[in-house]
Amino acid sequence: MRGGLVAAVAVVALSAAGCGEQRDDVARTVPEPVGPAPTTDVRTAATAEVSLVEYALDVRDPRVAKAGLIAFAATNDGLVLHALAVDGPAGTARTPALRLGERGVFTVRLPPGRYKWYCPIADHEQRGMVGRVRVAE
Ligand SMILES: [Cu+2]
Repeated sequence: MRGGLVAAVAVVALSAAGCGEQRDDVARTVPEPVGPAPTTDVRTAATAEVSLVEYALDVRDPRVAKAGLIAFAATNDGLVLHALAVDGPAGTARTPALRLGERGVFTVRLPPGRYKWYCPIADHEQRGMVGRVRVAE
C-alpha cells in the first residue's frame, strides 16, 4: 500500500511586472568548472551506494559531498524483495523492487539538505530500513 508517488507541484512565483522594466544583467561569462571526465553518460555530482538487507540500510546516514545530480545505487544483499526510495524536493524517486543480488540505480537532483531514504516495500521502513542522506553544498 506504500509507494504513493507524491508529485510535488513546483510553485512558480511570478514577480509582479509593472513597475518599470527589469534590467537585463550584463552578459557575464562564467567559466564552466572543469572536472574529471564523467564515467557515465549522465553527469552526476556524486554517487551514494547502499546495501539493502533485512531490515536495514547499510550505510544508514550517508553524507554526499556535493549537491546536484546525485546517483543512488542500491544493491539487494538480503533474501526478500527490497527497493530504495529517496524523498527529494520534486517528489519520490526509487528503484523497482530488487531481488537478491540485483542492483538499481537512479538519479535525483538534490540541493544541500537532508533527505529521507528508505525501502518502500511493505513495512520495511517501519522495521528499520530508513535513514537520512545529508547533502553538502
Ligand atoms: Cu525492504
